[in-house]
Order: sequence, then structure tokens, then C-alpha cells
Amino acid sequence: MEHPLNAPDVDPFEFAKRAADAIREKSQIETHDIALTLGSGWAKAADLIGETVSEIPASEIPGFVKPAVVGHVGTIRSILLPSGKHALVIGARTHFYENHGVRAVVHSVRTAAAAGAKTMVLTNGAGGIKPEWQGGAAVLISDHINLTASSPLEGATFIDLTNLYSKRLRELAREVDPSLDEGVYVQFRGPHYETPAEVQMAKTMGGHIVGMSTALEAIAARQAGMEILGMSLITNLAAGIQQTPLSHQEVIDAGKQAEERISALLAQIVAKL
Ligand code: 8IG
Repeated sequence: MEHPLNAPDVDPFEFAKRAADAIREKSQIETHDIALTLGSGWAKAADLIGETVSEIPASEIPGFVKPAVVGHVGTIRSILLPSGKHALVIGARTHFYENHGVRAVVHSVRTAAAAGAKTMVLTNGAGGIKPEWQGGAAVLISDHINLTASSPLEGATFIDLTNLYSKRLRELAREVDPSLDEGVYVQFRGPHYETPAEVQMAKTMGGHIVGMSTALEAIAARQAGMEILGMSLITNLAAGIQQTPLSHQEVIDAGKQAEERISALLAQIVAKL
């Protein structure tokens, strides 16, 4: 928890403003319209959505720590879209399981909001509960169940989470690919994968996707007034749904296999935002 955001008297929103100022200074882009967090399997989208204006190591931006997982990028990119809009691509996600506290988890989202972004695209690699999702399916997140027992909101901050994952944006995504399925994302704390019993619990609760990110970030994005699009790459079927044990290598391989296809899909969707 010895993260700068957890020091006494730190206001996380002030910190996000400072981070956004650093991005403005380094990218020379005054306002970013859209922000994307690219999870496992989605990184290539950054090369396809537009022209990279600048790429900043996360370590040069206040409050960002370098990612714990190999395969996560660790840079913030400013990209000029064909539409003339500017996108901020966050390749450095902090996971709840890293134990830097929930402020660190949502700092990138708050920074994106402070940089001007009105739309937040949250992507991840995740496990699938629906057996028909085998083989690197990309699915839209329709809602979530937050099983982290945490919240990015501090104090008596009551915020409505209806339509958290914008129906309008899901429909926009389906204009690009009408076959896109959707499901409820269940955020577990991790970093262990679920037991088969926990997967059955998630299923009984109404979940379809299991993962270790996104829900806390979506709450912070809603607090910031952003419109949210959530997408999961199903790299594996959840424990007990698939018959073989889960492995991080399998997840990485499935991500690599799907990367070209889902990144192209995401680039087409971003062009419509
Ligand atoms: I990739 O099966 C990926 N991330 N919790 N469960 C959880 N997170 C994941 C999984 C999974 N696959």
C-alpha cells in the first residue's frame, strides 16, 4: 500500500489532475476525447486506431506504477484518430491484486477524465462461463458484479450504476459486428483463478465472464461522468467449465492468437465513437 496515492492528505482527484497535466505537457495535446485501457490480448489495437502522436513511459506520469505482469505494456499513448479526435491509450493497468489499494487501480481512469475524455473503453482478457464462447471470442460487457468487497468511492458517495456499460455504445459496437454477444462480468480479487465452485457461484448469481479488473474502473469512470464501453476477450473457459487446468501461458497464447482479429474489431468500433 506504499503507493503515492495512499500517502496522508493526498486527494486522488488532485493527483489525477497532475497526471493529466503531465500528459498534456508531454504529448502537447490539450484535450483527449476518448480513453482506452487495453488488457491482455488487446494491445495491438493501439497500432490500428490511428497515428501515434506520443508515447510516454508510465513511470513519467505521477501516480502510475509499472505493471506487475509481463505482457502488459507500461506506456501511455496519445493517438490521433482519423476523425480528428484524440485518444489516450493506457497500456499500464494496475490490478487490485497488486495491493496498491483501490485508488491506484482507478488512477488511470481518473487521469483520463482529467485529460478531457468523455468516453472510457475498458478491455480485458477474461474467463468465459458460457461454453459457446470457446476460442478467443470477444464479448461486450452488459453489466458487472463486483466481488472485490471494495469501491473506488470514498465516504458517503452514493452513485447510480444503472446502464453502467452504455447500451448506446454496445449497439454501436454491434453495428460493426452484429454477432457480438454480451454478458455480465464478475470481478474477483485474484490473482488466483476461481475454483470450479466459485465459477458455479458466479454463474448462479447471473455472471457470464470472470476476471480480475474492469468493475472498479467502471465505477470510477461513472463517477467521473464518462460513458463506458466494456469488452472482454475470452481467452479461456472458466475453471470447471473447461475440462483442463487453467494456465497463464494458455491465456497468453490465446490472446496472441486472437489479437489481430479483436484489435481490428476494436479499431473499427473506436472509429464510430
Ligand atoms: I485471461 O478464468 C483470464 N483472467 N478471474 N478468471 C479470472 N480472471 C481471468 C481468467 C479467469 N482468465
